[in-house]
Amino acid sequence: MTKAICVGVGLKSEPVSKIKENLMELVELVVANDCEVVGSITQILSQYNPTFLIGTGKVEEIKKMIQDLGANLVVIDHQLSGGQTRNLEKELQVKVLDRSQIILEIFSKRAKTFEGKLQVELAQLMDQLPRMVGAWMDSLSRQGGGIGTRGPGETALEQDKRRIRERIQLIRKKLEVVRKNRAQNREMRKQSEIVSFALIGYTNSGKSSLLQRLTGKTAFIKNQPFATLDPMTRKIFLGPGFQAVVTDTVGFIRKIPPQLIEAFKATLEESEESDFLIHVIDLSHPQRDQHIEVVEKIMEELKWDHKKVIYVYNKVDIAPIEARFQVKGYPRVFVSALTGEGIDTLKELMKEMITNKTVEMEFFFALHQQQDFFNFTRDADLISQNSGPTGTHVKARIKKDLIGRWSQFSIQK
Ligand SMILES: Nc1nc2c(ncn2[C@@H]2O[C@H](COP(=O)(O)OP(=O)(O)OP(=O)(O)O)[C@@H](O)[C@H]2O)c(=O)[nH]1
Ligand SMILES: [Mg+2]
Repeated sequence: MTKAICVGVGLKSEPVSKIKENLMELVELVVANDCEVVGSITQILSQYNPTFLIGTGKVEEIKKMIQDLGANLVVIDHQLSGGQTRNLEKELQVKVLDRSQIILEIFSKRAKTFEGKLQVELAQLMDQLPRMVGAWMDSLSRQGGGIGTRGPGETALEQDKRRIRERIQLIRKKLEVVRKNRAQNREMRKQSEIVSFALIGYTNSGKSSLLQRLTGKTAFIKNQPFATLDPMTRKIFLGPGFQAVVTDTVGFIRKIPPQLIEAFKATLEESEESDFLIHVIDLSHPQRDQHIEVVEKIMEELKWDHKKVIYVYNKVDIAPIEARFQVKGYPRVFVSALTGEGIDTLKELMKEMITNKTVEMEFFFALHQQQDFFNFTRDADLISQNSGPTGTHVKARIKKDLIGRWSQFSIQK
């Protein structure tokens, strides 16, 4: 079995507690990647060392740990450049990986479907490309050349890089087909007025467990990061007249490799295109606030922050009672996907969201219909309004059950 040493790294400007929490999480990730963690060490620097990322003194310390503990892998909790990885490997004489590479390895072990495998491969290739630049610079400097010199290594490297780029192109093309299929399915759901909810949240918060509890369909549940990679959409029964589906998808984590986000575009679009988000939070986790922060930051980056969210605090069965009074976000509900507690309340909330769902539409009120327009403003949220010589043209959000009342004024697009 691989025996790993985990190295926490951070700058003096960062809170020490954060560096430690990140390191604890890295240990979990390394264990999830089927390695044994035999030791860990932290370094706090005033600035990163371009050669090794960490200081030379720390490199010596790690070297000693490797010998004492019989380790054969070192994992650094920070992005390494290709050059830094090679310098560290040369110095330490064992394999060196960074946090992104560990996450990508877990993903590649978990990927089961054709789409999942392609997405992981794409992320890995995109991660590899910039690291290769360093290798080339290195090989040049070893040959005594410099930047801009054409060394014999250059052509081989350029060839490798081209091959990778071609493979990336090919995978993108294949994934485009997957994306189109997904988009078509969503369009069909939209036309049949099926409302969609997407479960999102930190990895291991209980999204798949909640899908299973809500829909009664078996999901893959495991106490490990990134058990779920591929999205799964299931029908949920909320009562007569409520047609809805719930999608479970890949979870998020601190310092998620940006290549993964990009490669998982087709998967993430399922959440992006859903009507509502259900943000699942592990209430029992001591770092739940940081988890929420990480998820919300990714939501912002993905431009999901305008979407309506239900905050679902899960695992109430094992969370300390006082945790319930230290939460944020609204509307919120406390549940246990394991025992079923609070699930009815969540379902009621989902029904309420469906009932109150608004659609964006355009309307026109002629000059003689200004009284109607006045009444309309009480039923709808105006987005924009343009008055002209013949009347008023408005764009507004209106509840679905009120569309009938105003349909004579609506403009079909
Ligand atoms: N005690 C308790 N455990 C729960 C609850 N919900 C989920 N779990 C456990 O939490 C672990 C993770 O659950 P999953 O449903 O796989 O979590 P996930 O969010 O889908 O995780 P990933 O797919 O890996 O991102 C499993 O061991 C579950 O049994 C709950 O309400 N209470
Ligand atoms: Mg899951």
